[in-house]
Amino acid sequence: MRVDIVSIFPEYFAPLDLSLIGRAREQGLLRLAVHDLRDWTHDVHRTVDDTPYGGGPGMVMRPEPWGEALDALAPDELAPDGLTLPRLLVPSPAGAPFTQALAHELAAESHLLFACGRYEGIDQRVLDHAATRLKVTEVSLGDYVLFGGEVAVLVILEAVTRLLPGVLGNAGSLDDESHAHGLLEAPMYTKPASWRGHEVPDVLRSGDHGRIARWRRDEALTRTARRRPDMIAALSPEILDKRDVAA
Ligand code: 6GU
Repeated sequence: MRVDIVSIFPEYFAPLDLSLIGRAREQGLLRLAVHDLRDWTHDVHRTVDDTPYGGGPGMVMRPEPWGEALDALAPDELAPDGLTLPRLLVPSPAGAPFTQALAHELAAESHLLFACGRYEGIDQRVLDHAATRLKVTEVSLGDYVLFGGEVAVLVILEAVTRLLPGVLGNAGSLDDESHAHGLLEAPMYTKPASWRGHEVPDVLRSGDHGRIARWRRDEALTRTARRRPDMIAALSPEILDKRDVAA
């Protein structure tokens, strides 16, 4: 997968050299480039923002640098190396919720382009114009406000990269995890069996794989019911077995 990020703070993305994302890059599973929006300005102050039409507090990102950045990174005349047009992702508290389902959808794309807004956001015409030739998705991490899209891109890229083939050593770990089946994950334990007066549940040391699976399923259900009643309400009845319903 190819990923381009445009931001006025390219330094935010230093952590993408580290850990499993860094390794995915070294292995060529992820081809990532970070671009400074100010490289597409032409005035001495490298201006990217201006006051909002209609008034109000804060500043809005001007359309011209964004237009040039998107022209450069998603050209109409595609380069001869067979690149397809990227999907444009715009982090915004006004976007659609970022979910594991969207992470899977993005992991299936060949090229993502992230446009990081700051201040009160990017002039709407940038997105409207881009949408005439690209798939554009505004995406939100949740119901709170960040200074800008940079941290959101780190979150989204981490969720997407770990779904790319070859990135996770043990693909089985994608299976049980929270959100994979619409439930939160059961609690996990490792050695020692007793620690500071707290014991590992006996069932997990019983060696009875049927009982262990049933216990984990019950814990996942009760945890989800307590913490995320919205997720229980959204479960399709077919995925509940008879013993789930009894519990
Ligand atoms: Cl994706 N961006 C910004 N700026 N604020 C947010 C957000 C994104 N998600 C929640 N708050």
